[in-house]
This record gives sequence, C-alpha cells and structure tokens, in this order.
Amino acid sequence: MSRYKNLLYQNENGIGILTMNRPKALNALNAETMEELSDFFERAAKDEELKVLIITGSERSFIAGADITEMLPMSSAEGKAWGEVGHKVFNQIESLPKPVIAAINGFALGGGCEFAMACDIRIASEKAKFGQPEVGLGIIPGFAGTQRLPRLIGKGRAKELLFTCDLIDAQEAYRIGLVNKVVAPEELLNAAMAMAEKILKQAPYAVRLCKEAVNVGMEVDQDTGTSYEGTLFGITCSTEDKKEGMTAFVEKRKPTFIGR
Ligand code: CO8
Repeated sequence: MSRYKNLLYQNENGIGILTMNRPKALNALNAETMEELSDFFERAAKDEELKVLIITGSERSFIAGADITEMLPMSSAEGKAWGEVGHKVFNQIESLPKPVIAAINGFALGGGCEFAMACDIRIASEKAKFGQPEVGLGIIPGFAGTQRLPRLIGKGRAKELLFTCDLIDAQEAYRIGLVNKVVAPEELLNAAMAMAEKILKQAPYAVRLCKEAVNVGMEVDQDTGTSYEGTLFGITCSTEDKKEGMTAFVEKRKPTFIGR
C-alpha cells in the first residue's frame, strides 16, 4: 500500500503499522489525507493479511489536528461537510473489524485527539501531548470530540478540556483515562507491538465480536447491549475456534485458532 502521499504502511506478520506522514504540518489532517485514510480503511477492512492495526505519527507529532489553513476559508456549509468527512473516516476506524491501537508519539490535538479516541486502545509516549484547542480557534470539535471525549473520560473532565483548551501531558492523560498506558518514547512501538502480539494469540473472530459488542453496547441501554452480547456469544458457540479453544484447555495445550 505505497499508494499514498501522506501515509506510510507496512505489515509485519499480520500486524499493520500505519504512519501518519505529513511532517511539514505536524501530520495535520487535510482533505487529501482524509481521502487517503478513507481509502486505506476501506482496504484494511477487507485485507486478510491484516489482523491488528497500529497507528502512529512520523517525527514529533501524532496528528496536530485538522488543517487550520484549509478550514480558515470554509463557509458554514463547507464546515458541515468537512465534519461529515471526519465522521465517516473516524467511524471507519471505530468499526474496523480488527483491533486498532493508537501509538501516540507526540501531539494529539483537536482532530488528532479525536482520531486517537476513535481507536480501540491508546498507548502514549512520555512525549505525547493531548488537547482540544478548538474553542480557542472559534470553533468546536467537529470530528465527534464532543461525543467521544465524555464517553471516554466522563462529562466533567471532558468539559474542562473542551472549555479551557488545556494541553495535557501523557501522565495526565493516563490519570484521567484518556490513554491506556504511558511508555518511554523509544519503547512506544515495541509496547504497541507487544500488545498487538498478545491480541493476535486470541481467537480473531471472538476478538472482532468483542469489539462489536462493546461498541454497540456503549451506545444503547444495558438490557439491549446485553441482549446483543447474547446473540454474538451464540455465534461464537458455532465456531471452529470455540471448539479448538475449549478442547485445547481440556487437553492442557495451547490452542491454534483459524479465525472462524
Ligand atoms: N493545521 C495546519 N498546520 C499546522 C497545524 C494544523 N493543525 N499544526 C501545526 N501546523 C504547522 C504549522 O503551521 C507549522 O507550519 P510552518 O512551518 O509552515 O509555519 C508547522 O506545522 C510546525 O508547527 P509549529 O511551528 O507551530 O511547531 P511548534 O512546535 O512551535 O508548535 C504546536 C507545535 C503546539 C502543535 C502548534 O503547531 C499548534 O498549536 N498547532 C495547532 C494545534 C491545533 O490548534 N490543533 C487543532 C486544530 S482545529 C481541529 O483539529 C478541529 C478538528 C475538527 C474540525 C472539524 C470541523 C467540522
């Protein structure tokens, strides 16, 4: 997948590493990058060689937000359409039928923080910085930050970050639950790879259905979510991997999963 101008991609034994690579603008999301991302995620969803995806940024930034120079001349209608582009791409990440780990190496600001929140798991380098600086630019987060941030860290903390434009460091992001763990910068990709490898050892279809159950369940009432979980659980009971996983347990050996 070397078809992109602002993205780099490699796949190592089922673990894909997508690197945001527009360093002259600290990997800010312009329209061209969003088009490339949409194309990438469409392909990634169908790519059988890709089992777990890690997303990181080149040089000193993860993503420093949406591209401010492109947004400056936008009219109201154009702004709304731009928001829809972001919603589509970030929904593609959130609903990708495989786990997505954000390995946040530097700035994750505005649209960059919103991007990270659409990923399943966030690992931050000690050098990472987070924030939602939008109201300081006279706008509000338009890529679902007002929705995903309170769901992730709670309403009060989300409003504080949204209203003050405070930039927080990785430790503070960890303290408030915005990231899962913080590691030394030189350990970031290793930590993400180690987590990806741990996930790779599990039954892939079960992991996929777990992701779906959590995502659906978080948006509905608990009874509906529980009922949805029950349906997915039933599906796992008809898989080869369930038979293998449980047989391996009984036979005191490691399972070999085939993904169905
Ligand atoms: N957009 C465009 N260019 C950017 C952006 C950005 N978001 N961030 C950095 N750049 C560019 C700078 O303009 C600069 O370019 P140049 O060298 O040509 O002047 C280059 O990247 C390097 O940046 P700095 O020289 O500023 O580097 P510093 O280390 O001094 O500062 C910062 C780094 C603190 C990250 C600083 O660049 C900064 O504050 N950037 C803007 C961060 C920001 O406000 N992000 C939020 C943007 S708004 C947003 O994301 C809204 C999302 C939802 C929109 C949906 C609408 C519907």
